[in-house]
Amino acid sequence: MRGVTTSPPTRGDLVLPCLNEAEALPWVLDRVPDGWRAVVVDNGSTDGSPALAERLGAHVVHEPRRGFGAACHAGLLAATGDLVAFCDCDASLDPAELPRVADPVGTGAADLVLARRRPTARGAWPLHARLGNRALSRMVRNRTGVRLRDLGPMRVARRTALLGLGLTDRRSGYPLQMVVLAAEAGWRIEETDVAYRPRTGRSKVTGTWRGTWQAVGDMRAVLR
Ligand SMILES: Nc1nc2c(ncn2[C@@H]2O[C@H](COP(=O)(O)OP(=O)(O)O)[C@@H](O)[C@H]2O)c(=O)[nH]1
Ligand SMILES: [Mg+2]
Repeated sequence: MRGVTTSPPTRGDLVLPCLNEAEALPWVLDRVPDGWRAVVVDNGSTDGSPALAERLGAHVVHEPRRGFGAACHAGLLAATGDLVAFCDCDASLDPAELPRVADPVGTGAADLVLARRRPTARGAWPLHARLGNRALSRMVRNRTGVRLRDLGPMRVARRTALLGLGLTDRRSGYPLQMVVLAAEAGWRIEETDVAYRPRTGRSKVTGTWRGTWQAVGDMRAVLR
Protein backbone atom coordinates (compact mmCIF):
# COMPACT_ATOMS: atom_id res chain seq x y z
CA MET A 1 0.00 0.00 0.00
CA ARG A 2 1.38 3.35 -1.01
CA GLY A 3 -0.27 6.35 0.63
CA VAL A 4 -1.82 4.44 3.49
CA THR A 5 0.03 5.87 6.42
CA THR A 6 -0.95 7.37 9.72
CA SER A 7 2.08 9.67 9.75
CA PRO A 8 1.53 13.31 8.75
CA PRO A 9 0.84 13.65 5.03
CA THR A 10 3.22 15.50 2.76
CA ARG A 11 0.61 16.34 0.14
CA GLY A 12 -2.67 16.17 1.98
CA ASP A 13 -5.41 14.13 3.60
CA LEU A 14 -7.85 12.02 1.65
CA VAL A 15 -11.15 11.96 3.54
CA LEU A 16 -13.14 8.79 2.90
CA PRO A 17 -16.67 8.78 4.39
CA CYS A 18 -17.40 5.14 5.05
CA LEU A 19 -20.62 3.37 5.97
CA ASN A 20 -20.36 -0.39 5.59
CA GLU A 21 -17.72 -0.49 2.84
CA ALA A 22 -15.71 -3.53 3.94
CA GLU A 23 -15.93 -4.98 0.44
CA ALA A 24 -14.54 -1.85 -1.19
CA LEU A 25 -11.96 -0.77 1.40
CA PRO A 26 -9.03 -3.01 0.35
CA TRP A 27 -9.07 -1.75 -3.25
CA VAL A 28 -9.71 1.89 -2.26
CA LEU A 29 -6.90 2.01 0.30
CA ASP A 30 -4.51 0.21 -2.02
CA ARG A 31 -5.05 2.97 -4.60
CA VAL A 32 -4.19 5.92 -2.31
CA PRO A 33 -1.27 7.76 -3.91
CA ASP A 34 2.03 8.59 -2.22
CA GLY A 35 1.97 11.65 0.00
CA TRP A 36 -1.72 11.32 0.86
CA ARG A 37 -2.99 10.10 4.21
CA ALA A 38 -6.19 8.07 4.08
CA VAL A 39 -8.67 9.30 6.72
CA VAL A 40 -11.56 6.84 6.92
CA VAL A 41 -14.54 8.32 8.76
CA ASP A 42 -17.03 5.89 10.19
CA ASN A 43 -20.27 6.60 11.99
CA GLY A 44 -22.08 3.40 12.51
CA SER A 45 -20.80 0.66 10.24
CA THR A 46 -21.85 -2.81 11.29
CA ASP A 47 -19.67 -4.78 8.86
CA GLY A 48 -16.31 -4.22 10.55
CA SER A 49 -15.24 -1.41 8.20
CA PRO A 50 -13.35 0.68 10.80
CA ALA A 51 -11.32 -2.25 12.13
CA LEU A 52 -10.51 -3.36 8.59
CA ALA A 53 -9.48 0.16 7.58
CA GLU A 54 -7.20 0.37 10.62
CA ARG A 55 -5.67 -3.00 9.80
CA LEU A 56 -5.01 -1.78 6.27
CA GLY A 57 -3.12 1.21 7.68
CA ALA A 58 -5.66 4.03 7.36
CA HIS A 59 -6.22 6.72 9.97
CA VAL A 60 -9.71 5.98 11.30
CA VAL A 61 -11.98 8.67 12.73
CA HIS A 62 -15.19 7.87 14.59
CA GLU A 63 -17.99 10.41 14.28
CA PRO A 64 -20.91 9.88 16.67
CA ARG A 65 -23.36 11.82 14.52
CA ARG A 66 -24.85 10.00 11.53
CA GLY A 67 -24.81 11.45 8.04
CA PHE A 68 -22.64 11.88 4.98
CA GLY A 69 -21.84 15.52 5.78
CA ALA A 70 -21.10 14.72 9.42
CA ALA A 71 -18.56 12.14 8.24
CA CYS A 72 -16.98 14.45 5.65
CA HIS A 73 -16.68 17.29 8.14
CA ALA A 74 -15.17 15.09 10.86
CA GLY A 75 -12.57 14.08 8.26
CA LEU A 76 -11.85 17.71 7.45
CA LEU A 77 -11.39 18.50 11.16
CA ALA A 78 -9.06 15.51 11.55
CA ALA A 79 -6.95 16.51 8.54
CA THR A 80 -3.53 18.07 9.12
CA GLY A 81 -2.08 18.49 5.63
CA ASP A 82 -2.03 21.47 3.31
CA LEU A 83 -4.60 19.96 0.94
CA VAL A 84 -7.75 18.02 1.70
CA ALA A 85 -9.40 15.68 -0.78
CA PHE A 86 -12.75 13.93 -0.48
CA CYS A 87 -13.67 10.71 -2.21
CA ASP A 88 -16.34 8.06 -1.82
CA CYS A 89 -15.13 4.87 -0.21
CA ASP A 90 -17.10 2.58 -2.52
CA ALA A 91 -14.53 1.96 -5.30
CA SER A 92 -16.61 3.96 -7.79
CA LEU A 93 -13.83 6.54 -8.02
CA ASP A 94 -10.12 5.73 -8.21
CA PRO A 95 -7.93 7.49 -5.63
CA ALA A 96 -5.01 6.97 -8.01
CA GLU A 97 -6.50 9.81 -10.11
CA LEU A 98 -6.14 12.19 -7.18
CA PRO A 99 -2.76 13.79 -8.06
CA ARG A 100 -4.14 15.10 -11.36
CA VAL A 101 -7.28 16.43 -9.64
CA ALA A 102 -5.20 18.07 -6.89
CA ASP A 103 -2.61 19.61 -9.17
CA PRO A 104 -4.31 22.95 -9.94
CA VAL A 105 -4.90 23.53 -6.21
CA GLY A 106 -1.32 22.54 -5.39
CA THR A 107 0.12 24.99 -7.92
CA GLY A 108 -2.28 27.76 -6.86
CA ALA A 109 -4.09 27.85 -10.21
CA ALA A 110 -7.44 26.93 -8.62
CA ASP A 111 -9.05 27.00 -5.18
CA LEU A 112 -11.38 24.04 -5.62
CA VAL A 113 -11.21 21.26 -8.17
CA LEU A 114 -14.19 19.00 -8.67
CA ALA A 115 -13.86 15.66 -10.40
CA ARG A 116 -16.43 15.37 -13.17
CA ARG A 117 -17.64 11.78 -13.30
CA ARG A 118 -17.44 10.00 -16.65
CA PRO A 119 -19.20 6.63 -16.39
CA THR A 120 -17.15 3.71 -17.67
CA ALA A 121 -20.03 1.25 -17.83
CA ARG A 122 -23.80 1.13 -17.96
CA GLY A 123 -25.14 1.04 -14.46
CA ALA A 124 -22.28 3.05 -12.98
CA TRP A 125 -24.61 6.01 -12.57
CA PRO A 126 -28.38 5.48 -12.19
CA LEU A 127 -30.44 7.70 -14.53
CA HIS A 128 -32.34 9.49 -11.73
CA ALA A 129 -29.06 10.36 -10.00
CA ARG A 130 -27.55 11.61 -13.24
CA LEU A 131 -30.55 13.79 -14.11
CA GLY A 132 -30.86 15.12 -10.57
CA ASN A 133 -27.21 15.99 -10.60
CA ARG A 134 -27.47 17.80 -13.91
CA ALA A 135 -30.44 19.84 -12.67
CA LEU A 136 -28.51 20.77 -9.53
CA SER A 137 -25.46 21.83 -11.54
CA ARG A 138 -27.73 24.12 -13.54
CA MET A 139 -29.21 25.63 -10.38
CA VAL A 140 -25.73 26.28 -9.05
CA ARG A 141 -24.85 27.95 -12.32
CA ASN A 142 -27.94 30.14 -12.29
CA ARG A 143 -27.37 31.11 -8.73
CA THR A 144 -23.60 31.63 -8.70
CA GLY A 145 -22.55 31.93 -12.34
CA VAL A 146 -20.09 29.07 -11.92
CA ARG A 147 -20.35 26.66 -14.86
CA LEU A 148 -20.26 23.09 -13.63
CA ARG A 149 -21.38 19.88 -15.26
CA ASP A 150 -21.20 17.69 -12.18
CA LEU A 151 -21.28 18.01 -8.39
CA GLY A 152 -19.34 14.83 -7.79
CA PRO A 153 -17.98 13.68 -4.47
CA MET A 154 -14.28 13.74 -5.43
CA ARG A 155 -12.79 17.18 -4.89
CA VAL A 156 -9.70 18.95 -3.57
CA ALA A 157 -9.14 22.28 -1.83
CA ARG A 158 -6.85 23.85 0.72
CA ARG A 159 -7.58 22.76 4.29
CA THR A 160 -7.56 26.18 5.93
CA ALA A 161 -9.70 27.65 3.17
CA LEU A 162 -12.27 24.87 3.57
CA LEU A 163 -12.40 25.42 7.30
CA GLY A 164 -13.01 29.12 6.63
CA LEU A 165 -16.12 28.41 4.54
CA GLY A 166 -18.17 27.68 7.64
CA LEU A 167 -19.92 24.58 6.31
CA THR A 168 -22.99 23.73 8.39
CA ASP A 169 -24.75 20.94 6.47
CA ARG A 170 -24.13 17.55 8.03
CA ARG A 171 -26.16 15.41 5.68
CA SER A 172 -26.34 14.94 1.91
CA GLY A 173 -26.21 18.67 1.19
CA TYR A 174 -22.58 18.96 2.32
CA PRO A 175 -20.92 18.71 -1.10
CA LEU A 176 -23.43 21.14 -2.63
CA GLN A 177 -23.04 23.62 0.21
CA MET A 178 -19.28 23.49 -0.25
CA VAL A 179 -19.61 24.50 -3.91
CA VAL A 180 -22.22 27.22 -3.28
CA LEU A 181 -20.26 28.85 -0.44
CA ALA A 182 -16.99 28.58 -2.37
CA ALA A 183 -18.60 30.22 -5.40
CA GLU A 184 -20.07 33.00 -3.26
CA ALA A 185 -16.65 33.55 -1.72
CA GLY A 186 -15.19 34.04 -5.20
CA TRP A 187 -13.11 30.87 -5.29
CA ARG A 188 -11.70 29.78 -8.63
CA ILE A 189 -13.52 26.49 -9.23
CA GLU A 190 -12.43 24.00 -11.88
CA GLU A 191 -13.62 20.67 -13.16
CA THR A 192 -11.57 17.75 -14.42
CA ASP A 193 -12.73 14.39 -15.75
CA VAL A 194 -12.36 11.16 -13.80
CA ALA A 195 -13.64 7.65 -14.44
CA TYR A 196 -16.82 6.62 -12.63
CA ARG A 197 -17.18 2.88 -12.20
CA PRO A 198 -19.96 0.72 -10.80
CA ARG A 199 -19.52 0.83 -7.04
CA THR A 200 -18.59 -2.21 -4.96
CA GLY A 201 -21.33 -3.13 -2.48
CA ARG A 202 -24.67 -1.42 -1.92
CA SER A 203 -25.38 2.29 -2.27
CA LYS A 204 -26.53 4.23 0.79
CA VAL A 205 -27.53 7.49 -0.85
CA THR A 206 -28.67 7.88 -4.45
CA GLY A 207 -29.00 4.17 -5.11
CA THR A 208 -31.99 3.93 -2.78
CA TRP A 209 -35.35 5.71 -2.81
CA ARG A 210 -35.00 6.80 0.76
CA GLY A 211 -31.45 8.05 0.24
CA THR A 212 -32.40 9.93 -2.92
CA TRP A 213 -35.42 11.50 -1.26
CA GLN A 214 -33.33 12.67 1.65
CA ALA A 215 -30.58 13.93 -0.66
CA VAL A 216 -33.05 15.99 -2.69
CA GLY A 217 -34.48 17.49 0.51
CA ASP A 218 -31.01 18.30 1.84
CA MET A 219 -29.95 19.91 -1.44
CA ARG A 220 -33.09 22.07 -1.57
CA ALA A 221 -32.38 23.23 1.96
CA VAL A 222 -28.91 24.35 0.89
CA LEU A 223 -30.26 26.26 -2.10
CA ARG A 224 -32.92 28.05 -0.10
N1 LIG B 1 -19.53 7.64 7.60
C1 LIG B 1 -20.57 7.71 6.77
N2 LIG B 1 -20.38 7.47 5.47
C2 LIG B 1 -21.46 7.52 4.66
C3 LIG B 1 -22.75 7.84 5.13
N3 LIG B 1 -23.59 7.81 4.06
C4 LIG B 1 -22.84 7.46 3.00
N4 LIG B 1 -21.56 7.29 3.36
C5 LIG B 1 -20.42 6.97 2.49
O1 LIG B 1 -20.36 7.99 1.52
C6 LIG B 1 -20.02 7.48 0.26
C7 LIG B 1 -21.14 7.77 -0.73
O2 LIG B 1 -22.26 6.97 -0.44
P1 LIG B 1 -22.88 6.02 -1.53
O3 LIG B 1 -23.65 4.97 -0.84
O4 LIG B 1 -21.83 5.55 -2.49
O5 LIG B 1 -23.88 7.00 -2.26
P2 LIG B 1 -24.08 7.16 -3.85
O6 LIG B 1 -22.73 7.43 -4.45
O7 LIG B 1 -25.04 8.28 -3.97
O8 LIG B 1 -24.65 5.85 -4.30
C8 LIG B 1 -19.73 6.00 0.48
O9 LIG B 1 -18.35 5.87 0.71
C9 LIG B 1 -20.54 5.68 1.73
O10 LIG B 1 -19.98 4.62 2.47
C10 LIG B 1 -22.91 8.13 6.53
O11 LIG B 1 -23.99 8.42 7.02
N5 LIG B 1 -21.79 8.04 7.29
MG1 LIG C 1 -21.18 6.00 -4.47
